Amino acid sequence: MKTLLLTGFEPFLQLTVNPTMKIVEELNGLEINGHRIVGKILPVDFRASGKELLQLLEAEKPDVHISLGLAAGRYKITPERVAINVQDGDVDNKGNRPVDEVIQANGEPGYFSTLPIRKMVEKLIQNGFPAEVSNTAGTYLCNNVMYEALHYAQKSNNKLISGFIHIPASHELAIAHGKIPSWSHEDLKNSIITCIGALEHHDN
Ligand code: PCA
Repeated sequence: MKTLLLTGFEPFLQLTVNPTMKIVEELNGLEINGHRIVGKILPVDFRASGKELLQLLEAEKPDVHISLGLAAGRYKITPERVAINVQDGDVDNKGNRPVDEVIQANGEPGYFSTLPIRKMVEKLIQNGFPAEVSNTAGTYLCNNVMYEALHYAQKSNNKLISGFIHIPASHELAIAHGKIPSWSHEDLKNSIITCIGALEHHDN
């Protein structure tokens, strides 16, 4: 049995619900495709989110790490291809608003996801879920935690398989927000189970 660290984020900006939280809470403790799921919620805080994720990676020593984030306005499930060494953009939940900052002074300009993103997209589509590879995770918290985990894996020569998946809004959030496309919670959750199903299977 392998260990999979699955993270979601708390709500942020004007988005009063973060559908990644409920998915992570419901999948926590389950065994899916030979992986025991350890589910955790990260804060939306440029100073703390990366550190908290690295502490979880050290404590849980997972074989696979997948962080989930809400991409309000996207229509599809989008496994991210790349994280870049930039933090910039909207204010976080603690009032931080970095402009054109690097995440890691000694880090590479970017790191590619080591998740099987193409296989995930193919499997999602086979199962009836609209999906495509995304070529940008932005420069907000989602890119930040994806970058931190891949940087950590490379620096520590860790065999960790790591990456990020953005999901659309849930119906619950779309009702509260008023102007964004949305999916049912069940479809969002099943699409993440489908992505985990695309990982290499391990029986022991
Ligand atoms: N989405 C944001 C941060 C938290 C979340 O769920 C992002 O795309 O950066």
